[in-house]
Amino acid sequence: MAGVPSEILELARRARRITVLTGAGMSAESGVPTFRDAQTGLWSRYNPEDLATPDAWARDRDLVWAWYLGRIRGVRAARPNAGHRALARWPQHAHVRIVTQNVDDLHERAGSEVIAHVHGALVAFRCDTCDRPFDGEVDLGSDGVERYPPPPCPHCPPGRGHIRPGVVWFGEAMPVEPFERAVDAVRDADLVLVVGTSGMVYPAASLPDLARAAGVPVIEINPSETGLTWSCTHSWRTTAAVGLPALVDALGPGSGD
Ligand code: BV8
Repeated sequence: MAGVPSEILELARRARRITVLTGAGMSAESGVPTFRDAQTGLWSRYNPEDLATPDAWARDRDLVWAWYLGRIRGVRAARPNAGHRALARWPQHAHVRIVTQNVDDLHERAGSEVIAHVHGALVAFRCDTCDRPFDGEVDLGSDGVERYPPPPCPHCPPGRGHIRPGVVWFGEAMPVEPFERAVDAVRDADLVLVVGTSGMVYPAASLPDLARAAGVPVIEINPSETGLTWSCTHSWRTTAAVGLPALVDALGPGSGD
């Protein structure tokens, strides 16, 4: 198939247990900004230490909540791209497990099952005090408003608990079960694809190393070199929505629709 490096195609053809680790670049072609992309990256617009941390929430909850509402509106308006859809239609003879650092639901909306959201999920709302999940009504606000008060927790005394997004903030411990599932999925794979991550955030960025240590080939799909490139078996300078469909199409029949 045009464009798929032969050594990558060969590894994909032979693989039967594929674990795919995705990062913000996976959703870039859906129009969801990455953290580091100079044009659209959230980190170039917002300092993560000012927003995606417990301290920021304690310091200015309404600003952090407004930032997340904007991201939720953006994800709601986005659609899974051809890369998400390609992973969902990988040939049936291989078992594909997705581990994502992304907090959006685009893999699921493309029809994939995600075995681990290692950094949580935007809309897994919960109380910042009693930790109970919250499935009540959330006003998603509108663009251009810098501060919104988050809903109060219905279980906590008035003024105590506030609803927060179900993401893992910098400096917060990772949820144990999802990360354990991610480690198992990487160790048990016979091929690991790393798609759209700069490999800068730990401990998620250590997952490809676990694969290599277990002798599992790791293929990076990323238009740029990253901190992970040196440890990958192959690095393919392409994008998620171009490379993944080309690869799945090249795998031929049984690739689903
Ligand atoms: C932890 C949810 C310990 C939030 C995210 C001091 C104190 C504590 C911890 C630390 C510390 N110093 C360092 C650390 C560790 C810290 C960390 O790694 N910091 C970094 C900044 C150095 N990690 C943590 O804090 C973690 N917790 O260590 O806990 C602990 C233990 C016990 C008790 C208490 C504490 C928690 C980290 C989780 C942070 N939360 N997300 C939210 O979303 O708001 S991380 C967030 O950023 C994303 O989820 C994602 O994981 C990450 C961004 O990385 P990428 O996904 O790679 O995206 P990026 O923009 O960087 O790169 C995009 C890539 O895509 C690029 O390579 C680009 O080339 C490529 N690309 C672009 N377009 C495309 C493409 N690829 C393909 N196709 C395209 N079209």
